[in-house]
Amino acid sequence: MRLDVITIFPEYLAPLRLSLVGRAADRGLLDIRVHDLRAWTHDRHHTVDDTPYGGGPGMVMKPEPWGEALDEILADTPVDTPIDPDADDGGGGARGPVLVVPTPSGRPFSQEVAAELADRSHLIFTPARYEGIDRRVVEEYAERAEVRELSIGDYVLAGGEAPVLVMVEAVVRLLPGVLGNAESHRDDSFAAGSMAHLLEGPVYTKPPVWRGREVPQVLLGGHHGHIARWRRDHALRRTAEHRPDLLRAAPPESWDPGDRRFLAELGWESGPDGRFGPRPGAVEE
Ligand code: JD8
Repeated sequence: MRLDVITIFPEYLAPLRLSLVGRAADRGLLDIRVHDLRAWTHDRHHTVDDTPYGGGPGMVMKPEPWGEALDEILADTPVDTPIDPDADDGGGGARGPVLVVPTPSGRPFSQEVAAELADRSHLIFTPARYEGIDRRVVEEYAERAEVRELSIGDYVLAGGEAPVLVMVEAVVRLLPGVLGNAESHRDDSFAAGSMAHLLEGPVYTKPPVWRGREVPQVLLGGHHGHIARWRRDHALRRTAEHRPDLLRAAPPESWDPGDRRFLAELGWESGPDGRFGPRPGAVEE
């Protein structure tokens, strides 16, 4: 996979050389190119911003440097390696690059979006600063590439670089060969269960007693059935407390008889559509 990032703060992307993403790049699974937007300016001050038309606070990123940068990078997009001749792309990978634009007004970035991006061979990220990029840039490149305006969450950041780090890590760990055996096996066996509608429960390691605090006895015994049920109950409790929206959204077939019994203990019951919700009048702690 080829990743291009265009930014006025290339040093902000230094973490892409570290850890999981950096290792994937070192192993040749990724070709990461971080570009300084100011390389595509022509004035002595390397100006990338200007005042907003219509007035208002702050500055807006000028379209010309982005246009020259994107023209050059799009001219150098890789030819996809044919993998599956019956794929949507006809096997030639003719789907082209994806332009990823982090913005608080974008669609939510999610695990599903990460998986869609992981299926593409060329992602171009355009993290902005100030009040964002002149709108005409997205309009122009939507005619020449697939553009995804994405937000990583409902909070205000000062620019798109941190969202790029977040999105790249979520995408890269899904690429074939990136995760070690321990991690990837877990994802195979629990993918549908864990992320979709259940949060993770607590985890423990040695020593068995730390500062007088014991590891739950069930985890020390070897009864795999009891351990699985205990973990599932704690995941259900955690999800009910922190993300009740996930439990409500889960299709009825997500829940086995043990889940249903424990959800009832938590004050949850199934409604007319078979989905679970808090029992009317149930008081949350
Ligand atoms: C890109 C500039 C700052 C944008 C005024 C303060 C994503 N979840 C998210 N929160 N914030 C961003 C984000 C913020 C950005 C830029 C992403 C470029 N800013 C702005 C407009 C209004 N401020 C984000 N993804």
